[in-house]
Amino acid sequence: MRRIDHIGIAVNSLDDAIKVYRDVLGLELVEVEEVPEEKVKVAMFKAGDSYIELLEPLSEDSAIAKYLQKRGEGIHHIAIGVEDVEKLTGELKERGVRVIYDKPKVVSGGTRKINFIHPKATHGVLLEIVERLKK
Ligand code: CMX
Repeated sequence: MRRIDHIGIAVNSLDDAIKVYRDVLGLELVEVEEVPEEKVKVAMFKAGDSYIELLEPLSEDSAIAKYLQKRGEGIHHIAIGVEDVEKLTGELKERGVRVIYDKPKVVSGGTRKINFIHPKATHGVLLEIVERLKK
């Protein structure tokens, strides 16, 4: 695990939240995209060497919709940048750590490979592990 890649924040309205993070706080908006594999629409802001990711649910059965219903807006996950998410997934499983996907998912047009570690395994924080892939 190399660095904090991003912090994911669940929001009700991406448009409203972008106005705050970009226009009021002055963060640089890098991209807005839909990630259908995860049923979310996200906005990525640069924050030094890391990013802040705002997440809006694309449907009622999205993990973000469930989180918003249960807990309201706020920090949803912390993403750690890793070299090889497939290898790490295997190692974590061997150590008995509860990972969410048996095999990592490739998302964002083939630019990222991700998995998650269940918050019950990490003292209450949903951890994403993310490998940035070259296009
Ligand atoms: N952070 C911390 N704790 C969380 C949590 C979160 N984001 N989401 C759920 N929990 C807690 C719940 O509060 C609950 O705790 P208690 O039992 O003490 O009440 C426990 O985890 C289980 O919650 P649950 O409601 O039964 O489980 P869910 O069906 O909500 O699933 C999770 C939770 C993490 C397994 C599910 O959200 C998941 O698979 N997440 C991975 C995928 C994902 O989050 N995708 C969206 C982001 C995509 C992206 O970044 O691109």
